[in-house]
Amino acid sequence: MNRSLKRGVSCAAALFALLAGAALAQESLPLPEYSGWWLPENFSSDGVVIDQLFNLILVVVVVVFVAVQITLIVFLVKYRARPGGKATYIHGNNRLEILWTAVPAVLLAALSFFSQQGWVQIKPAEGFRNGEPGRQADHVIEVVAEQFAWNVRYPGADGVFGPRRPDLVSVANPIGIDREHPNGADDIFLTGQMHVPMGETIQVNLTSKDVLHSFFLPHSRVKQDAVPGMVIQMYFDVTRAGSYEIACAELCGNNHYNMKGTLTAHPTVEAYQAAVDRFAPVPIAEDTQ
Ligand SMILES: [Cu+2]
Repeated sequence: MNRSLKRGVSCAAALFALLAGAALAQESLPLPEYSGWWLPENFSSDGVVIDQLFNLILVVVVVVFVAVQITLIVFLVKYRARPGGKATYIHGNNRLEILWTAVPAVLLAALSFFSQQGWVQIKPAEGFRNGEPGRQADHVIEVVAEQFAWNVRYPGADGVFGPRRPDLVSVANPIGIDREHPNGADDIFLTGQMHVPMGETIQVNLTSKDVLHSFFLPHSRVKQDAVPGMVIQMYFDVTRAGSYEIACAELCGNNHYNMKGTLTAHPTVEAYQAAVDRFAPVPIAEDTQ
């Protein structure tokens, strides 16, 4: 191994150790509270690892940015044009080439190593964690994005979603629930609001009716694209009862700014169930009486 390569490798190893130290030190740091200019306060169990990663990446980026800017300014001053100065032709510098290839490569590899832990925790994981069971959802909710609203569906008393059909879509039935189908008759439909019980794992089956949207729960550190024609599963929980914002985080048309919803986390499963049941469809038999 030549000298420049050795230096590159040892420099990369030192950076890796620094990153590992920073990641361990983060374990004991308190979470940032919402102060109006920083991240909103986190109210989810997954948010802890996401915030740690965010802070770690921020530290790395700030250190690199400051170092690059200082170098730039020093070089501008030190090597400025002077009377009588001669330009020199240089062919390149292998040592530098190796260094600035190895350092970012090691940084990226280290960051992906640390983010793997969060990924395993957050993402559904059938077969992902070698033999360990994947993440189990306590409640499954369907979210269908459209310009410019969040349509939310609960499976109702039978616990099974009925089919949706495009030909049934109307103003009264925006996502085309088949009410004739035995599984669809009791499905509960809401728009612009979502209810969950505190502390339970929620699975969202996310899709879109028209264009790309992004389902964003800032206080749960969850952001997922909604793609027409695809159903994407995402998981989250809310660790404190209260009301939170649902936002669309992807420019989806001229009313994108208005595509908001409210997520209410109820303190008990009973309170959550009662809140959702208020929207239960009136059975047809009662309706006709
Ligand atoms: Cu949108």
